[in-house]
Parts: sequence; structure tokens; C-alpha cells
Amino acid sequence: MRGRFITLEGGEGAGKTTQRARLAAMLREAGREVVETREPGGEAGAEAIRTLLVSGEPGRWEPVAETLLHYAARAQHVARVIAPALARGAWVISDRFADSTAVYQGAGQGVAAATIRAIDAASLAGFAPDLTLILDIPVADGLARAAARADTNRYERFDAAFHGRIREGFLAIARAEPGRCAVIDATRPLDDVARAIGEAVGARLGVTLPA
Ligand code: T5A
Repeated sequence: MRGRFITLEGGEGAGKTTQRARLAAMLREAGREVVETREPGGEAGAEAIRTLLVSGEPGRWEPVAETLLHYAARAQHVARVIAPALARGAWVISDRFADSTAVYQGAGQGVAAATIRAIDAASLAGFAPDLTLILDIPVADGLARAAARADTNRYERFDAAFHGRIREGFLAIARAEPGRCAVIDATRPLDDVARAIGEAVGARLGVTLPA
């Protein structure tokens, strides 16, 4: 039986990486094989592209070139890691996926939604997550969490207006696709966020997870 594909989305420092590990642990305890991965990256070629994207100055790339780089990485990632894992029945949890391009390169950097949809269709032929968890946090709180880490990335250096558009962009996707997306209040303590995620996954994907 095909596995399930879950994505974690949200602005900088929302807690996606932390919660990916927590959710993976709950699913493993429930007996599922779990593959944890991330974007940009998750596969050798895609990780090489990631280096081009997350380092350097904010204005390094033309927005449409940046969009194509994210989709080049994603096409590798889906074909060589995600799809094979799902085919053997594993559950895949990705720290970011296509919604990040719609929001960062679309709402954030001004690439037309129709352009991104066309690139998505050409690259992924309709492949999409079963469930997307949008971790929502005020911009300043998320950036403060992210800044506490040693390795700040290129996107964290975009201005505050950009990050405001990112938060709103994710919430707009959640409103447009309520069947696929669940919004999680990421301002709460780690354990509370993990519990809310476990409840959303349990209710929407029909799996019983440890409390
Ligand atoms: N990007 C990506 C695009 O522009 N387009 C795309 O298509 C894609 C796929 C990737 C960048 O690429 C951009 C977006 C990104 O900027 P990244 O380094 O992977 O770069 O950046 P993020 O995905 O934003 O990862 P972060 O590490 O910044 O944030 P996370 O993963 O959301 O947060 P996490 O778990 O690392 O936590 C950050 C800190 O907060 C603490 C953690 O302990 C950690 O110290 N924390 C909490 N503290 C208190 N309460 C909680 N509930 C907490 N949860 C976490």
C-alpha cells in the first residue's frame, strides 16, 4: 500500500525541523516506516542546488531563475527519494515543499502564480502532499528563534515586509485548500505544538498516534 506524504510549512523559525522529528518519532512508534527529508534538498543533486539558494546576498538570483532552481531540486527529490519511498509504503515527512515556492517566490518575490503553477505542472505532473501542516507564528517571533541559531540563511536577510507576505501567503493557501492544509499555532510550547500536529495527522490520515 502506498505511504503518505506530509509536508511542514511556515515562515522562518516556526519550528518545522523540530516538529518533523517529533512527528516522525510518533509515527515510528505507531509502526510506520518514516522517511524524514527537507527542501530545498533531500537528495544529492538537490542538496547541491540548495547551497546555491541559501547562501549569498538576497538579490543573488532573478526571482524566476530562483523558482526554476527550487523546482529543479524538487524534481530530483520527488523522483529519487519521495516517490520511491511512498511506493514501498513509507510515510514521508518533508520540511517544506511546493507551497514554499508559491509563497517565497510568488507572494514574497513577485513571480506570477500562473508561472509557478505552469512550472509545477511541468515538473511534478500533479504530485502533491496528502497533508500539509502550516506552522503559524508572528514574523518577529519566528525570526528571533531562527536568529538564535549559528547558521542564518540567505532568506532570513530579506526585509520584514517580505516575511509579512510569507506569513499571509501560507495562511491564504490554508484558506484556499482546507482539505489538504491544517494551520497549527506554533507560538505554543514544543510539546503542545507536537500534540496538535499528532491530532491533525491522526484525524486527517486515519492513524492512531501515541499521546
Ligand atoms: N525556500 C524553500 C524558498 O524560498 N522556496 C522554496 O521552494 C523552498 C523549499 C530554507 C529556505 O529556503 C526557502 C525558505 C527558507 O528560508 P532553512 O534553513 O531550511 O532554509 O530554513 P527554514 O526552513 O525556515 O528552517 P528554520 O530552521 O529557520 O526554521 P524551522 O525549521 O521552522 O525551525 P526549527 O525547528 O529549526 O526551530 C528554530 C529554533 O526555535 C526553537 C528551536 O529549538 C530552534 O532553536 N523552537 C522553539 N522554541 C520555543 N517554542 C517552540 N514551540 C519552538 N519550536 C522550535
